[in-house]
Amino acid sequence: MKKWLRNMVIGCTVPALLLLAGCGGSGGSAATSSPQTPATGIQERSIKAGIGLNEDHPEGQGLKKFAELVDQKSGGKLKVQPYYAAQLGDDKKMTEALQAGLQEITIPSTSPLVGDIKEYAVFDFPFIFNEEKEAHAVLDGPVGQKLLEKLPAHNLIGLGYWENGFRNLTNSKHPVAKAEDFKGLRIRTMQNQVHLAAFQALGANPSPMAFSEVFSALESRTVDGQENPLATIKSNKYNEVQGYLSLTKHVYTPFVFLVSKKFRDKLSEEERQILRDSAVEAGKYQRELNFSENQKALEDLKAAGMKANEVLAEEMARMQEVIKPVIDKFAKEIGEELVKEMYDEVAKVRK
Ligand code: TK8
Repeated sequence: MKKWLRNMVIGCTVPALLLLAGCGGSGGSAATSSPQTPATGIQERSIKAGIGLNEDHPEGQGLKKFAELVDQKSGGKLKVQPYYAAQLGDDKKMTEALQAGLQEITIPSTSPLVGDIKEYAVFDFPFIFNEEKEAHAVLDGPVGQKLLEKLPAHNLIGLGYWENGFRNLTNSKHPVAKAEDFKGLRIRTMQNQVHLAAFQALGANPSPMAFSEVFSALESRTVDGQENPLATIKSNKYNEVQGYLSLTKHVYTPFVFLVSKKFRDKLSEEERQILRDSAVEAGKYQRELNFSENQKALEDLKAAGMKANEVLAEEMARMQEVIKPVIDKFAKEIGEELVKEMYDEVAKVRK
């Protein structure tokens, strides 16, 4: 017997017939009544769901809501165990754990996924969205869907997009109000090529780093600054180690709701439906909460002593000008058709 086949038999310990359906039946589009799909109904299952942000952050509250919904819809049989604040690791590590079947759910920023799926970089282009609703239209429309369909080839299943949001710069040196102010600033970026190149183009000195290391890097002054939505700056208490908050709103980051494909393949259609519905419902709640929390966080951060400054529209336009070659370069790498589709969707919302 070939080694891989023997491993499969030992690994699956299922009757030979079922092997035809691939290790316990991957289900897929097979009818629920098919004997090749062993899982039916709802079974008792424990589901580990980890995120990088804190429980008090809108993403944490969204995850909590998701766990409640799954509990209700499954009559208490599917038990989601939430882990906050990168307890299970950072976005990249948790995504890998999903791929290996060691963790069931995570909801990372799309940006660190770009190493595996380059097309996700369309969401890293600075200054493409002006408002949340423009981003939502793209994410919930055909472009977002196309990108979700790239996930299964990487052993991941995507159940839609939640919201991280518009990012703003904080630093310990000075207010940033124009392109020149970025010069020489050591800025932590996400592990993402577009972000890296964009900050380099602005003359900053970016260093990509996992989110879980950011606070101590700021505290020890290994870097001067970082950029994240206001709700995160507040929840992670960056105000304690950063004096300046500049409302650059330079890029919008989505969260993508990921399920381990290895885990999903074991589920019955009924169980899959519960996860899908709960992810969408909790996602709506999360986006609303995120919006109001981002509004409120600005006042709280100012009250906590941060010096906040606006960036004039004309200065934003100058920054955009500096970054344009970066966008053009990545648009070619990603595929100009997809990029055009995204811009067309945004234009539709603006009309
Ligand atoms: C949390 C991250 C975070 C992101 C970052 O896991 O890394 O700066 O904005 O929200 O996904």
